[in-house]
Amino acid sequence: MKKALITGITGQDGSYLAEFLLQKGYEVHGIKRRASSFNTQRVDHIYEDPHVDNARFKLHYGDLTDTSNLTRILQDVEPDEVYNLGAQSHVAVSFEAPEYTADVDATGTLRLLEAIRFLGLEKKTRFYQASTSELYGKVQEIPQRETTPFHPRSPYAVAKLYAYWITVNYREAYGLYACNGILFNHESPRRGETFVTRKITRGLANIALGLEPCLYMGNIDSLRDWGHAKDYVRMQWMMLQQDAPEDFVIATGVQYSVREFISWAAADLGITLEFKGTGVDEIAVVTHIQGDLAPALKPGDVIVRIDPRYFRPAEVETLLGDPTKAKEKLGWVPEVTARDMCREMVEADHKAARRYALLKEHGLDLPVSLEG
Ligand code: NDP
Ligand code: GDR
Repeated sequence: MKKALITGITGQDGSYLAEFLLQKGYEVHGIKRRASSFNTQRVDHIYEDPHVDNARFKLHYGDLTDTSNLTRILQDVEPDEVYNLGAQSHVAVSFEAPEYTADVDATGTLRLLEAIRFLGLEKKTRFYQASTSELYGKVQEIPQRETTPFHPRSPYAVAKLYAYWITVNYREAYGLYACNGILFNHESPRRGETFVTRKITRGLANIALGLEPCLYMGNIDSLRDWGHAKDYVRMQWMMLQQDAPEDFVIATGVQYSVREFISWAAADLGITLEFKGTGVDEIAVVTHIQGDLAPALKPGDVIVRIDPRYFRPAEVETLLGDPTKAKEKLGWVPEVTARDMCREMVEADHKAARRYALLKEHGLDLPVSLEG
């Protein structure tokens, strides 16, 4: 039985990858951080009681900032594959916490690679690094492919640039099977609530049911190449099954604006929106409502406004990936379009909002998560 170790197992990708690897028959080990409240919601459904025989899903306390902890876990598990998905992954937050972001995202990657080498596992253990389209930043070529030069635009992207190159370096210097997946934005109903797609689907679902008054957004002109996380974790595994390690761009090859994503999510709730004004004065007004998913709204309601607080000190305006290499060499094609993914996310968030609304109607305390 193959063994995998996933850092960031409690995150969006980690949870889908763990499901995927369990289905493939792997023993899956994950590193979770100690937190003052539960942080394993995304993997609770695959948790196995460690007291039963043959449990194939195991969690270890750890942190990418802790060298001895990472070394000990690697020594205990001796994994065939390591997926380094753990990161301070929010671009805007990285401007607030640049040093911590560098420690986790850059040095954390080095710590793992060095632990593999120190333990003499470099011939056994294959290594996947969660690299990012944010490396392209101020884009030098459209669309972006494996050979496009990098120009990172945030402390997050700069930290990930170090992680990218140290992964290449350990491959070249020590013969480690190590690869970078340069993944463009990918989303799902499990996406963190403060990333733009989930903020929109969750926010509009809450507004439709009267749980929130308005959605405050940053730069809605921004263009992204959005795929579905389930498609992208499949590719992470495929990259570690080749004869030789290589880096791949993973993207859909289609881009949309944040404004378009807002219109889609509204449409999935039966709401037609009109955008009026420009810059920080831009608003989105409800012009028409169809169906019964948005009982709290009426035509004329303003449900989206711009708040400059969400602008970034340096923005990545446009990203569009070219996944030709992944298609030709690995036969990978994304199965879910951004439009269908938006529908799936709206459905999940509307369902959750209906539950909250029902609780509220009956005078029950709202779950803390709605306050976020
Ligand atoms: P999430 O933010 O959903 O998950 C991040 C994971 O990292 C969580 O499990 C988090 O733990 C963990 N983590 C954070 N800090 C530490 C730390 N100090 N030590 C150990 N673990 C830590 O990210 P995604 O699942 O969306 O992304 C996975 C990876 O892929 C990340 O590295 C991200 O930067 C990268 N990436 C993501 C893309 C995307 O569009 N989703 C695109 C390209 C790259 P906790 O749950 O406790 O917070
Ligand atoms: P990104 O994702 O920065 O691309 O990083 P995010 O969803 O945060 O932003 C995408 C674009 O939307 C604009 N935007 C807003 N973003 C947020 N979060 N909140 C807002 O209110 C808002 N309004 C407009 C942003 O300015 C940006 O242009 C994600 C993360 O998953 C990274 O870890 C990963 O590496 C990259 O995708 C690829």
